[in-house]
Amino acid sequence: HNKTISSALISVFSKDGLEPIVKELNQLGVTIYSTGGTEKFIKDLGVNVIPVEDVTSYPSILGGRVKTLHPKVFGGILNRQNNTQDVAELAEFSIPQIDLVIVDLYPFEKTVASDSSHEDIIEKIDIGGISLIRAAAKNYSDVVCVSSVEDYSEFLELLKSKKGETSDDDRKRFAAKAFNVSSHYDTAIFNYFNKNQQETVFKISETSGKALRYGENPHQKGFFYGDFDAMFTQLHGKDLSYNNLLDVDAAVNLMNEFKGEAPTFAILKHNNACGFAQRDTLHQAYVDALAGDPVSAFGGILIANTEIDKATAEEIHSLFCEVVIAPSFSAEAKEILEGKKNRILLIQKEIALPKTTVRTCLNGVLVQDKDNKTDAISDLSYMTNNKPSQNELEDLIFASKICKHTKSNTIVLAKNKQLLASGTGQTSRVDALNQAIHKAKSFNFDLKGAVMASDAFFPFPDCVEIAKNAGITSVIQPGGSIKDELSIDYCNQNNVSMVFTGTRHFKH
Ligand code: 93A
Repeated sequence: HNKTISSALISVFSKDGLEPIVKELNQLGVTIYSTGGTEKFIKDLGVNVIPVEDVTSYPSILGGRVKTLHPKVFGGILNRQNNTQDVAELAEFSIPQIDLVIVDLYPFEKTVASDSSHEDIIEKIDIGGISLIRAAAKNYSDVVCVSSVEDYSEFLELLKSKKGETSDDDRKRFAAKAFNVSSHYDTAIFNYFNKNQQETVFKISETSGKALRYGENPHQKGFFYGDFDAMFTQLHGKDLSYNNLLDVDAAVNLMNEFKGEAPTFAILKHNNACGFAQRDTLHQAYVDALAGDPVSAFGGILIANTEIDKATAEEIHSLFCEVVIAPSFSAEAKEILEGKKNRILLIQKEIALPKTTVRTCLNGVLVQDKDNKTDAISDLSYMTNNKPSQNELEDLIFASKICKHTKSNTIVLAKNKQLLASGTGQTSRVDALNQAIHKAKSFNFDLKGAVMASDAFFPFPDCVEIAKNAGITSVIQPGGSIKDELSIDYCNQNNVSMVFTGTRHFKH
């Protein structure tokens, strides 16, 4: 059935395009109620308008957060004109009938897109307007709902062509538009809140972290959240990149295992040691570390457990490397190493490393105690009839400490306190061992008398068999497999010694 509009509530954010509608309504003799800014706009057009406060006998409060949210307003919209009880209640509570609602909501999406503050965005969540829209659309049998500035022209046409009359179909069509507006609006709010949730970690970094050139790759943003200067003094070179920082972290954690020991030098690539040696002089330690894998050392991260002297610096200088870390640099060493503009030189301060690790996982973070167990000869259980020699014992511990800091699955081969090769980040321990053997041979190392370290137990005797055939004479591993006996038996039958540490060192 057709209805004629005789009263309207207008509350719009954008006043654009409202003027012809107001003038048409005025000509049709429609009573207009309105909120603050809209009311002023209508009054300025010279059209009579009743402030909504006059209807509610209540001022707009909380800075405009509550202006139309009132029973007199919603009663006027939601009453059923064919329901005698509703009609009686309108009269009883002096509620004016409202048969047209025009709303243009606070521009939530635009505000999000404009990079406004969180507070400004929240303030743009329209409550009263969306309620007016939902109420008018629900009661479309009696009420016309114009829910967006985009529908003004269609509505104006209707007003003009039908002189304020609307059919059921007209009102239902506008109601459908209204629920489209309200669902879209709430979805935008949901998306904003959900996005915020997902990006919490990132947001923390962005506001308080140090912006890096980029993340792991150039198309990724990156931030460091920590106090780098508390741990290092940077003597020279460019700003550290995301990957540099990860390598520095790997390097200092690895070298931490060799604190206070004889001069030790490590070369890392992609967080794993590719060169490592302990010698009477740092110079020799560097030379023998480099010999472990001179190919991978290119572009590597270097770390020493003692002051870098002139002889060592001269040797390092011919290598292209990203970062050199040491507890100190002699004046001559510093001068030599500063000869390459971008080379980063870091003095590592005497600061204890954190005792906890954190990494993102799914939609949260994983936190754990750091693997702070350093393997020592005193921890070992001797599993075979054949016992390792003192030399082998020292190599076993040396290899096991490197193994702990190499990505799992990993096998480390060492001899005379030199890393011969490792298999890193493999999906099986056999692959890791084969990789290590292949690599050691490719750099002409003789594996006879070398030792093998594994980050975790051997579930089968295949690894010890491959190792023995390559010339390895002693093995260190945590133990703990139900099939430990198979590996031990093989060693006993083949003159290989094996020790257990009792501590697994996975590094995933
Ligand atoms: O803050 S609100 O959610 N509280 C209300 O009660 C309310 N009533 C209408 N925002 C409210 N509105 C919105 O105010 C409308 O959706 C419109 O966007 C705007 C119009 O305000 P003014 O007429 O003062 O410019």
